[in-house]
Amino acid sequence: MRTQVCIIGGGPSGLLLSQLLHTVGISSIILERQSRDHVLGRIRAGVLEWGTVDMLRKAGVGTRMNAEGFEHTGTFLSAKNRGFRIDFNALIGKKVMVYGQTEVTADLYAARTDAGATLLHNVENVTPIGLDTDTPSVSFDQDGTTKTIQCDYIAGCDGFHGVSRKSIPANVLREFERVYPFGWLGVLSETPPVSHELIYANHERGFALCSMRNANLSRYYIQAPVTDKIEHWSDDAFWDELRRRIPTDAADSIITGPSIEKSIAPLRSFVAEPMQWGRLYLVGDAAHIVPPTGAKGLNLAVSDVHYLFTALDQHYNHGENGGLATYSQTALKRVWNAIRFSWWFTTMMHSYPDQSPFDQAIQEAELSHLETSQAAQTNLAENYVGLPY
Ligand code: RFL
Ligand code: PHB
Repeated sequence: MRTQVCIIGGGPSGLLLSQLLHTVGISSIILERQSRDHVLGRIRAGVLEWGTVDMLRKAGVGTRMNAEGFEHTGTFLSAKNRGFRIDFNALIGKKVMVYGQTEVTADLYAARTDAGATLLHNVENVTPIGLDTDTPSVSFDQDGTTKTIQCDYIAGCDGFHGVSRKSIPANVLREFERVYPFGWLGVLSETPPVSHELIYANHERGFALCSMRNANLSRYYIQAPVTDKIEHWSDDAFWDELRRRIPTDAADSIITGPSIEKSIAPLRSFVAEPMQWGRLYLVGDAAHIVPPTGAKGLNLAVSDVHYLFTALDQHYNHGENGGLATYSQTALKRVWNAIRFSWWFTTMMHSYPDQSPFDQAIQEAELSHLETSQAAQTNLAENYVGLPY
């Protein structure tokens, strides 16, 4: 088999890159370790920056998002069970779109399938070969046979646990990491969202977040020890703990119901440098991880796709190689901004294991400053809606 760009990983990064390349006549093959149902069963991101919205529209997959997504012009922050609003529109004239990653991925799969893309699922032992040569390839096992794809470039879109990043020699790769001493316990429930916009709550018992997917599907999170087991959290225990942490008016009006999904996610900040080695280009979670507090993970993956897509289009269709040469540098600049923002927002909102009354009071002072200072609000708004590409 031969293609121009071999894409490892059929998550949102790999699918979007493949779809965009298709719109400018560049061929690609996607290799995905899991089944399509498995990929579509993941419940992850909920908030899209406007840059992400524009990219999905450009890729021709915006129809359902335009009809079913919710435009949010602000968000609520809360401290000591009292909320206040940050008005993105009034501050900087921007907004975000609430539309789930599960839906984004489904829309991308539909578009790729309609276009007759080669999308290979359940592949094993994917191995990038000859990355430092002009003739790279990728081998993999499928149905008991080993196959090879010859290509010009390899896009490593295979997430944090993928094979791509590990293919960069150890003496080249530099990794930066912070693991946070807590996780997020998330619940999905078929209930109307408690608020028309998200609520990010600081509380001395720990962080909480009220989010949503649609008018009858809510997504809630509470900070919990990463060592906790789901079995130890009954639905009732979850709702009781959530109510303790969010604004009183929300706690009084929340409609609860059975959870249809419950999981605990660890929180981590991670960056791998460089994001390119030879013919391999890392994209999305393969190169970086942010804690979910800033809602940046999927959005960063999309900005990486933007830079790589633009560079490949320049190369194949305009004979220019500048974008490919500077991809890592360009992408990392935006990555580090999002890493900083997500770290800051996480640090301000969560309770740390050794949190003293002083530490708690400092967080509350910072939130109080945010409630009253337009400068502080503008800083948060600019980063939350997404820095320009
Ligand atoms: P993915 O989604 O991990 O996809 C990688 C794909 O590669 C496959 N794969 C392999 N395929 C072949 N060979 C191998 N050796 C392979 N190894 C792995 C995997 O099966 C998978 O299908 O990475 P991608 O495409 O870079 O996308 C990144 C996003 O998924 C991620 O950043 C976001 O979900 C993060 N995130 C959020 N991001 C936001 O922008 N806004 C949010 O509100 C938000 N909320 C969240 C989140 C992530 C969460 N969790 C659980 C991690 C909330 C949560 C709880
Ligand atoms: C979500 O709806 O899953 C969500 C929203 C905002 C975040 C993280 C997750 O910051």
